[in-house]
Parts: sequence; structure tokens; C-alpha cells
Amino acid sequence: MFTKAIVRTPGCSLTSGLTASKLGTPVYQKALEQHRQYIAALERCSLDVLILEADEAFPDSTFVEDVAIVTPKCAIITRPAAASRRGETAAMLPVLEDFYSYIEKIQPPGTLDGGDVMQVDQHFYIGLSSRTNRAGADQLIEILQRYGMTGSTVPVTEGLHLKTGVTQVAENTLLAAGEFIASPNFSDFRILPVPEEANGGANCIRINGKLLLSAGFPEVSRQLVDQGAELIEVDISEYAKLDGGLTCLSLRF
Ligand code: CIR
Repeated sequence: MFTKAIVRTPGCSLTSGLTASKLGTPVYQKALEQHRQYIAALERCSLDVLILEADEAFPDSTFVEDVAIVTPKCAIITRPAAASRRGETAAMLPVLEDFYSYIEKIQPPGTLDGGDVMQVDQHFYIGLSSRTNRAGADQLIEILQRYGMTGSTVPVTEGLHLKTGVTQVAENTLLAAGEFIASPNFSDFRILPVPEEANGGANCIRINGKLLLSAGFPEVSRQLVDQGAELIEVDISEYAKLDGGLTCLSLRF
């Protein structure tokens, strides 16, 4: 059961955020409206949402998921690999201090983005990606173990982060795309495969019995409804232009 979420309003500088996609530049007013809808969706899941002010100095700072891992026992400030994002963590530390007594930090030479971390109960799957390196993952596993949790690594060769391609949608069930559909790392789970053309459709958020899904993936949506999911669809087209998914826009705890 989650009770809180943290989000950060996008600044106008969002239009110069990092991207590898060819979907064009985000339209700022539309991004702002979509952010409001996203917050409303979190509130429909009974979360109390803390909305941080836009930070123009960091174009990607609305993607708050990448700068911290929030667990029931402690929070961990990450160390984003992208140079333009490294400074985002400083502003998140005092915010988390209001909620957590124990805060750990990923240290150099480790790099780690929260988008690479998927929690399933007390276990955390950590993607080794272009953003998260072995040193960052090993540090996170050591921290988790100290607090009675566990972690393991998963190679990520397609997409930006682990959760770009795989997320939990129900007890023991993952929604998975591409390389994660048949991954031995997830062989103990029931896998709902996302079709190749539904790029972005594997990034869901499971909150308090409801599922948030990006709008525009009718096949994925039908599959999830057939499984009995209570779906809330949210249009985040302007964030997809910056390789952002649903999970990356909030921290939930
Ligand atoms: C970046 O490249 O860092 C941002 N434009 C997108 C981050 C997306 N984060 C996420 O999926 N957790």
C-alpha cells in the first residue's frame, strides 16, 4: 500500500531535455496539462501528492524517479549517469529528509538511475544499462541487504532503462517487451508480452489495486483489462518525446 507520491512540475527547459527518440520536441503547455492529469491519476489511486516546483536549471528534472529509490525502510539518493542530470539529486535530498530517517547515497564511480530499478516485494531488479553501471548496482545491492532486502542485476540492451521494457502489473505477473519477454531473469513470473510496435506500452504503474497505463496502447490495455485490472490511462505523449514513461514522473512510497 502506497500513501504518498512526489512529482516535480516540468520547467520550460523541458524542451531541451535528453532524448534518443525521433518524436519531436515536447510542447510545453501540453506537457504541463498532461502533468496535471498525471497527478490527478495518482490522486485517484489515493496518494497524497507532493508537487515540487519546476527547476529550470535541469531540463529533465521532472523525471524524479531517476534520482532516488524509495523503499519502506530507507531512501537511496542515486547518481545519474547523464552529466546534465547529476545535479538533480541535491534538491531531492532535503525533500526526502522530511519523510525518511535513513537516507543512503550511491557513490562514485557508481552510476544508477531509478528507472533501472524494479521492486517486486522485498526484491529489487537492477538494470545494467547505459545509465546504471556495475558499481552502482553493487552498491545498491549492498545497501538493500543492510536493510533486510535483496537485489540482483539484469542486462538492459534495448531501451533507456529496465522499466522502459518491464513492469509489474499483478502478483507474480510482469508486462514485458522485447528482450524481457523470454529473459531467464523473469522465468518465475507470468509474462504478458507487449507487441513490438507498442513502444512504451510496457511501462505501467501498479498502485493500491489500480494500474496506470500510457494512453495509446489499445492492445496492451485490452490484455490488462482481460486480466481483471482496474486501468487508468494517462496521455504522456510529450514525455515520451524525451524517452520518459509513466513511472519516471513520480516517486511512490
Ligand atoms: C533522460 O534521458 O534521462 C530523460 N530524458 C528521460 C528519463 C526517463 N526516466 C525514466 O524512465 N525513469
